[in-house]
Amino acid sequence: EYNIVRPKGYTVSYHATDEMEKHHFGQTHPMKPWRLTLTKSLVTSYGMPFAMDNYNTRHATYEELNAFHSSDYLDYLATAAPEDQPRDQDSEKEPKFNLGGSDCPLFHGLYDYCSMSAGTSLDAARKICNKQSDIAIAWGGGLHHAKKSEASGFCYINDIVLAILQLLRLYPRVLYIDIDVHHGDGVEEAFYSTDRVMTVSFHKYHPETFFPGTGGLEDNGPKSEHNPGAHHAINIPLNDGITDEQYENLFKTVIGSVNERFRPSAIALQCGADSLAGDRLGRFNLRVQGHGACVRYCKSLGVPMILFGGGGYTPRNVARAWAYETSIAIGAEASIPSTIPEHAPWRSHFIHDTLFPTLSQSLSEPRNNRNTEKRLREIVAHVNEQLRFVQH
Ligand code: ZLM
Ligand code: CA
Ligand code: ZN
Repeated sequence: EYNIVRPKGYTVSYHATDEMEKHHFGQTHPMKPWRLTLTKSLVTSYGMPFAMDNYNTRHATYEELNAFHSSDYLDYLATAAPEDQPRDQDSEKEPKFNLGGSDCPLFHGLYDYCSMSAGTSLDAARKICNKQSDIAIAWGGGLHHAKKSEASGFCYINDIVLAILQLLRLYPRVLYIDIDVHHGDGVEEAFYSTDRVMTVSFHKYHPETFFPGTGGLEDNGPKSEHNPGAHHAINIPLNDGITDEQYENLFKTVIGSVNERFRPSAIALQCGADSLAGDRLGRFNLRVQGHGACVRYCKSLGVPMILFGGGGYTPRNVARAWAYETSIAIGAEASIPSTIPEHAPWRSHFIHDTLFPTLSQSLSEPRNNRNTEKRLREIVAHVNEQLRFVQH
């Protein structure tokens, strides 16, 4: 009814499973897997599934997870029960592998949840490698903080690293871009010593007060010139309150230069929605349009791409952004009305009936913009300086 048609000449695949969304981190934990249900319901009520290949994903196998994660860690993850959670009084129980604290709780069905998230991203990567898909969407993935043998920041399994490892079997160079408000430290670390992956993260940076505290402007990979990974980690540290206009300009400038020098053969884009205005944990002033403009720009580069989810702690805005970005992937942005369809489930949950809330609809109090034009110019100059060392 909204005139959503299949894009001509290219294929978009959508990878999801209802099973993942039933898991709970705990009553007041900010990560709500239910946001995936809300996203899917918006995508469906706009009729977007007609324009995509839709796949119900499977669990990743132990062997697949083992391509990045250590056996020690996976064995514990597979067997640890909520009862193993260390309590304050219970001092003999030290958290193992950073599992069981308040950020990364042990909850019922944890291993299933993790293997589904990874399954979603691995399926997306395989569709790209088989050339059965030009853009593959995995909103259930994007868990960029997980390390080889450690959970971190709500992330247990690094599905992005697993997906990029698949892409590297076929594609010579993969560009990883991360627009989550947090630094993509786990992905950066995993590919720190290779020149086949360039990582670029945009994030709020304030080492003392904002998680994870890494990702300064000068952190660009191994310092040794003999290490191929030198200059292949790009970090864009930002302050509170950045606007659509500043972010979009910065994004296009940085990614434009990176694309010219690095010439990626595939792109992995983490679309964490906690960079939106009004996010429970985020600090930026981005609107759905500004967030989506990054996806549109990456699509315009014309190489195969995976879109991952990630953070996003105000579920109604997460659903808005990821539904809008799905419409960008299929080229239907102009065909979908900005008013949320009458028949959309949980329509009243969105409070405002538009896909594009204004800043004052998103924020009770306006957030001061602490990003000066001068600082943003310094960031661009530094990135260009680093890129002079990169030539493919
Ligand atoms: N405390 N409950 C982003 C990951 C951000 C580390 C400070 C925990 C929270 C947060 C957990 C219910 C991604 C830190 C925070 C309080 C040590 C973080 C449980 C509220 C709650 O109410 C909460 C009891 C919890 C956690 C807030 N944690 C806010 N920020 C960060 C991790 C993940 O978006 O990038 C990708 C998915 N952790 O700041 C502390 C240092 C734990
Ligand atoms: Ca980021
Ligand atoms: Zn985040």
